[in-house]
Amino acid sequence: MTTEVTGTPDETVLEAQFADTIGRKDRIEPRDWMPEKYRKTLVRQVAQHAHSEIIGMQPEGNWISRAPSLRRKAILLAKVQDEAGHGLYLYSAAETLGATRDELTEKLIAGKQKYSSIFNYPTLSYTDVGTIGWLVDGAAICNQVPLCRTSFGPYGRAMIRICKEESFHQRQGYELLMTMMRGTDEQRASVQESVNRFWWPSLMMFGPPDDDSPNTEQSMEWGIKTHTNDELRQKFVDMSVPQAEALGVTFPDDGLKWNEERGHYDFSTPDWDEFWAVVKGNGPCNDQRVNHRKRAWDEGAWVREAALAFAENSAAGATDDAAPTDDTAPTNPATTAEEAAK
Ligand code: BYC
Repeated sequence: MTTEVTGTPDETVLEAQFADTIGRKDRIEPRDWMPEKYRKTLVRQVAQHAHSEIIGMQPEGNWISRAPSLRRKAILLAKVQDEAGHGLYLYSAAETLGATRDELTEKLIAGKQKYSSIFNYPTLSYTDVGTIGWLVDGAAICNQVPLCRTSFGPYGRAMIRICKEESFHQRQGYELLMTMMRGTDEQRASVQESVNRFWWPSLMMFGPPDDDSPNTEQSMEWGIKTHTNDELRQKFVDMSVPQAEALGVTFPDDGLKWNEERGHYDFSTPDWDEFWAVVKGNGPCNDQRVNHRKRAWDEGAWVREAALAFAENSAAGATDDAAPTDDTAPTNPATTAEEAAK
């Protein structure tokens, strides 16, 4: 299915082809015709996802200079760098839909686009690095593995790589907490305290309950989402309880118990008023996160300008140059051998 057809294709034919592609669970690619609302929904979700990765570097990045050992520091640096990479894959996916990274970042800074509520909570101790890895990245994996099969090609392909890295993130968090649980009473208490703070916000990451989720139905029809918010939240609870037992911690929910009939854990209702307050900008760290992002964006302006000027100059230089001859072929034997091997 391509828009590059001669003549003016009938919109109803294009719509039927689009529906057919979705029905076959095939991918929609950037040059394919798509309904404007589908494109807008994707830009909204992919931008929000990209912003979450970039803003999500802050709570943990805050601890890089205070890591308790060289090993922990190397792990945390790698993780935070991965998150920057995830943001870039996702901004690139949004770019294929016609939304530039500059435009999206400006919207984020102006408060016109969202990012995940979870990053508006503070990280009060190094233990939180472990808890974020275990619970926040664990929730992210639950949400993102199904997104590998989302209907828009560039988004789904970005998610495949992101999920591989997220699973390392989750394991490093669990391993950090497990190490602490084998340590002193004080360390065990710190893990439990951190888990108590992050449990409910992690459940809120999946979004509002299905009854209160205006976008789910249409996004499911279009194959952008393949599971509802509540389905994924339940999956996360079911997955996390045995992990908590193995770790030796509890979740702060008296209503958490196995339901034989349903084959799932029952759990209490998260505080949705708190969720909406955080989403609307009134969480503990909203201002701090957005201001920090704005400062980094402003301070990086000269780098973007310099890179652009360099690219323009190089392009102008390349046009002026004579067509390359064999003399201009790479002479570095390593490069030549590598190319020959391809
Ligand atoms: N926080 O109709 P709904 C990470 C908004 S990064 C804030 O259910 P939808 C990581 C929602 O946008 C993880 N806002 O929406 C990084 C909508 O408002 P708008 C980020 C939320 O889109 C670093 C309204 O509420 N993951 O893993 O169908 C370190 C109604 O919601 C939230 C993604 O972004 C929220 N939690 O479903 C560690 C995954 N939830 O936009 C880890 C991709 C909802 O209409 N996104 N809202 O103004 C998704 O899967 C979906 O967008 C959501 C929401 C499930 C989040």
